[in-house]
Amino acid sequence: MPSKKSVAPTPALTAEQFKTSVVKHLRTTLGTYEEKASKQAWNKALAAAINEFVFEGVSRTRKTHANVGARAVHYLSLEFLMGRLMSNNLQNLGLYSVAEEALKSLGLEIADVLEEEPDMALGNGGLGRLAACFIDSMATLSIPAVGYGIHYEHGLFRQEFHKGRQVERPDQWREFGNPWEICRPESAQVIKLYGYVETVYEQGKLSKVWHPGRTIRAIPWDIPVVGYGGQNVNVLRLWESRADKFFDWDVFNSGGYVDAYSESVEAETISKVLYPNDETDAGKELRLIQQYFFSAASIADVMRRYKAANGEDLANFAKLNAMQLNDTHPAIAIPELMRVLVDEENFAWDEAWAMTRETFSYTNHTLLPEALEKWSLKLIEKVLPRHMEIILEINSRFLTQEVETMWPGNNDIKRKLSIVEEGAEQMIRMGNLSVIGSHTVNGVAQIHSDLVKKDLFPEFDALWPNKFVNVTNGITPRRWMKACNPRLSALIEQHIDTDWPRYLEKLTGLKPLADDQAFQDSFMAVKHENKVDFVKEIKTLTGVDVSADAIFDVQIKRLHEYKRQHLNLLHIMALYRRVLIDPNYDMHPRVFIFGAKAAPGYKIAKEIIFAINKVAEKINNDRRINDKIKVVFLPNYRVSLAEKLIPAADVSEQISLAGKEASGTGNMKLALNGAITIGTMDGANIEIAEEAGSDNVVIFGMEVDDVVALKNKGYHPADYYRSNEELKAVLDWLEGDFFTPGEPGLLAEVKRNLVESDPFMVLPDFESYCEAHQKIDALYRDKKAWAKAAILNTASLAKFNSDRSIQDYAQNIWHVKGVEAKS
Ligand code: Z57
Repeated sequence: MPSKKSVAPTPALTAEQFKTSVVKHLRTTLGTYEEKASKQAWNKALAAAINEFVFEGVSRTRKTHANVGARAVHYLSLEFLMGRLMSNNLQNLGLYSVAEEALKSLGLEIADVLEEEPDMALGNGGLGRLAACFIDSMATLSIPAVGYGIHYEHGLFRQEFHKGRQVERPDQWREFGNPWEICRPESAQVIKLYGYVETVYEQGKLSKVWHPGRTIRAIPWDIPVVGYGGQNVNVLRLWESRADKFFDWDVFNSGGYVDAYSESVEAETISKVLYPNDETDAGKELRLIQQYFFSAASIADVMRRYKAANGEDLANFAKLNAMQLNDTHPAIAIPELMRVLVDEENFAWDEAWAMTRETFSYTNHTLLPEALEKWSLKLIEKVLPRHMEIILEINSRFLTQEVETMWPGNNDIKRKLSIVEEGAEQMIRMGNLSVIGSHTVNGVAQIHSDLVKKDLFPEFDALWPNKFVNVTNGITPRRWMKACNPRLSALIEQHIDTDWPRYLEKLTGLKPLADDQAFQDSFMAVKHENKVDFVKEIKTLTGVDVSADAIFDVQIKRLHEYKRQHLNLLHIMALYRRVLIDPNYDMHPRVFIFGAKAAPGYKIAKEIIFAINKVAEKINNDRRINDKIKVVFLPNYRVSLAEKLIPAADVSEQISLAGKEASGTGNMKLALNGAITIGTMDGANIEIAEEAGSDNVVIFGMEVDDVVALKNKGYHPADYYRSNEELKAVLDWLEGDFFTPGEPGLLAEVKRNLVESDPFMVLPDFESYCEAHQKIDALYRDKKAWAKAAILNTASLAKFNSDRSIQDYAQNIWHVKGVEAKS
């Protein structure tokens, strides 16, 4: 037997003591008592009891980090998709079973109390969830780090289905307060906007003075981020916008109360709502202001902290501060730091520029042109007149010095690399600005990083051969295994050290058990129990009855054409048709499970949701197919629902068109929990196949080279439509009223889109995808082979621990080390 090492401390706290604390908080913090308290009150009392440890940790960590003067990381992101914090904090503090026992003695199930917490959905999808996993890992690795973002009043919309169509409802995560956050008014900042720039000559020196048209206050809310083991607790600092002066007293005194108030409404609009677009540039003025608002507040905050610790001399500023740009969304921070250094701190341009480049690094998350941010030059000039000047200065120095030296007289290259895109309207390319202003640029999986160099920024790569690197994404195994899959965690802990959530390589210790009949049985028994739990969830959410003996085939991610949920749909329709043609069609029963939100303005994405819902309704109510196929589209997919579904998944759908999914992270979560991937050679699927072994994933479809070749040859979807009988039949099926009785043509747009344009090449991959599903079916029926493959997935996924990603960033990009806080 190996030793059972554990990282999570055994707290010097009994369940009895913890119970006393919860009850004390119920009475004194919540103002109620045991006989009367609602579940919600218990939830808050529990949070307050936990916070006694959390906030101690915040202070302890802050003191430690202030004392050592190590380089610190500032992770700038417009999105942090945190989900719920209670179970995670309990797990990371090592208090989960103590809390469970304490609540039991009060007559409460911990699961019911945890359900009362709303998700903190301050993000759209992968990019936002990655930021959340990364701050968990930075805290766990004791890296001095702060996450900076926006304290949105409304996070991502709540999704409902009305007659199969998506309807968006406002998210109200803070309606009843948030026990995890602390307001820090003493660290508020004032942010300038609009106005004009004055050029001033003083003692022979030219300088610029920005006279803002208005100012906004930025108020920080701190959310503790508890590292695993509970020693180190970092913070996520989220900025809320407020009117600079709540009332204009003169207007107020002359009877204009409402006018005085209206200015504050406008200011507070900035942090009102998260933009719900994933991978599309909204291009709206308010969005630019959001980006600037939080970037400027964060830089001012970093400055203030630097000066408090080091005095007014900024010589070591860049040595002590790294800033990571999570996509180009905070790229305006680059000219903002230049403005602060040059205009406010009187640095010479070259020195300021060297410091800026030493500070920033940039993560690219996509190659999709529609996601690459561009702002109209006119708009930036209006909102941030001084920044527009600085951007143009950065650009002109870059083009006339660096580009001219490398490619003398080459105007084509200058046109390509310029921050300014010329055309009917001049546009500012935020990607170019980010590359030019950063010391390092990374992609998020190996293939994506290669394509960033080869296709997106080839000339920049030629100019700076060492600037572009890869850091493959990861997920935190604390939330995505230990907390969400307690049965599997308990099973593996019978065989490996209990510190696996910190040292995920220890999962390789399960490999020798992949062939062991007893372990296979236990592993699949865990999966089955998780499925039985989820069957109830499906019934509650959709009213559909499904069997836990069916294959649970899961596609959960934002709805986007490139992710090809409609490819999944076409295959489901083909299966359905086969069973209608041949009632004895041989297949293991399957439940197809979808979860996805569409951006509210993304028409075809919403049509695809509608089509899946209508096909689902028809199939689920068709007695002829004898329950062989069920289709459920779970409404309001979000982090807390993912935590319930992923442990119950058998099959993981990762079917993007090759070259389009930068990495994917759901693919990692599902494989870690023992689901078999059916996927294309795209993003991190490639690395998952490499780690798990190609026998233990099912790969299909065109690869990047095939996609390029087909595009060059000329892609005509109608050719594929005509030449595959089954494909033609299912596409035609969308046209009549079979799935929308009495209302023909409601799904026709989905067919038209595929046959007439098919921008993500669904049709050419259809046949190969169907064959891949036959392999899944055959493998599942070989119970031993399936169990072995599932176990090998779990045992092989250590690479995708976000701790490993963060170690890569720390070593290769930030040049920082962990600093352990001492109790
Ligand atoms: C987003 O969630 C991602 C990329 C974007 O450009 C935007 Br905007 C939002 C996703 C990628 O699509 C995923 O492939 C990737 O795993 C994730 O970012 C995290 O890197």
